[in-house]
Amino acid sequence: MELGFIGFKYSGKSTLFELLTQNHFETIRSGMAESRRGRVTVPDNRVDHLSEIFKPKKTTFASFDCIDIMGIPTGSRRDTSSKYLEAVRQVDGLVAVIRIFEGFGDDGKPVILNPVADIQHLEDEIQFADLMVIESRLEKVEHMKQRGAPQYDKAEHDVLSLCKACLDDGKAIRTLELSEDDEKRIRGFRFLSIKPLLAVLNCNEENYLKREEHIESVKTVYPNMAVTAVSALSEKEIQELDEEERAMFMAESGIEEPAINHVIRAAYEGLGLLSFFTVGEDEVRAWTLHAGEKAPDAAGTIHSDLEKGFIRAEVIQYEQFIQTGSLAKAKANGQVRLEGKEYKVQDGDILNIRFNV
Ligand SMILES: Nc1nc2c(ncn2[C@@H]2O[C@H](COP(=O)(O)OP(=O)(O)OP(=O)(O)O)[C@@H](O)[C@H]2O)c(=O)[nH]1
Ligand SMILES: [Mg+2]
Repeated sequence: MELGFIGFKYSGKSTLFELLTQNHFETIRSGMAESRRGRVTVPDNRVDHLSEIFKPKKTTFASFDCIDIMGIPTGSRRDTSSKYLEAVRQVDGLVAVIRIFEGFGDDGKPVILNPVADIQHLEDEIQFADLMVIESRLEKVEHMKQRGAPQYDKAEHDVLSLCKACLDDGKAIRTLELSEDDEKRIRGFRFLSIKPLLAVLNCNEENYLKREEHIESVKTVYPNMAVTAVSALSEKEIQELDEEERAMFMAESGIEEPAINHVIRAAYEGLGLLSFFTVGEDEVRAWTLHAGEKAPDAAGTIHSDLEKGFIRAEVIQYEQFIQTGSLAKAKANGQVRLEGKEYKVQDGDILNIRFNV
């Protein structure tokens, strides 16, 4: 799972990237281009809590990778390089960093703050790229249909037409509710606008206090978009303070918890990810799945042998486990369920896989 930071130049992508990865990253060079890849740990107080209960030798949090992608020049209007689009094509999800702090752009001109227009621009770029791909494919498909070619696939024709209508309407393909089969049909095209996207409004302190208003203004235009706000520069300064100074600064700036935790969780959920847990004396661990994945997928995430030899999963929800306080008691109460191959794993499930190799 890899997430890419996109946005205009000087929107604060690198600041946010360094904050999220806590400066743990590597620089990747390919030709002249340079990008940075780092790992983000997902804060989860359920893991802390389970760890207090089981006192394991090791505690492991969920994590995901992210990439700091080059910015779009502030003056540009749809002339994004293919290098940029190729970088976007490589990642599984997008974090769009949107600037809500005054100052200058890379062209030396004062930046006009307009979050909705900025999001629109980023969306237009990727939607336009998808449209090019679809139009060229549709041309071939329609030609096949006319010729009565045996490779002609009506289902593909239909889903591509649906995607095209969506893009013509100015909407991202991700806003369509496609069936699993249709999703598979178009997977090979590696569309950009089907990737989940989280908009992060990067505010100065003043605008951060008005973040609800800013989020609302985006939601009015994009009702289904995942949106959150952060003040990346303030958060970075906070990360560098000692504890007492930190408490004071946060109170003054109206920041209740490190907003960065919130951004990480929003990214995780926005990407359609969930955590399940395994517990024991050796390790308490959070694992990552895509929403909708089933018990054997969970088993496979832990180890391929567990998926191959999967028999059943013993399942209890985190909340229920905490109320009961012990696995033995939960089992005696009949609270630990036995689930089969079709079970869709839920966020917060504590799993024990029964398997046979
Ligand atoms: N006032 C203010 N300045 C910020 C904030 N976040 C970043 N900056 C400043 O904006 C400038 C650009 O930040 P970067 O994080 O390098 O921006 P970027 O999006 O990575 O830029 P490119 O890599 O050139 O695309 C730096 O001088 C930052 O200190 C913020 O929240 N508030
Ligand atoms: Mg940068």
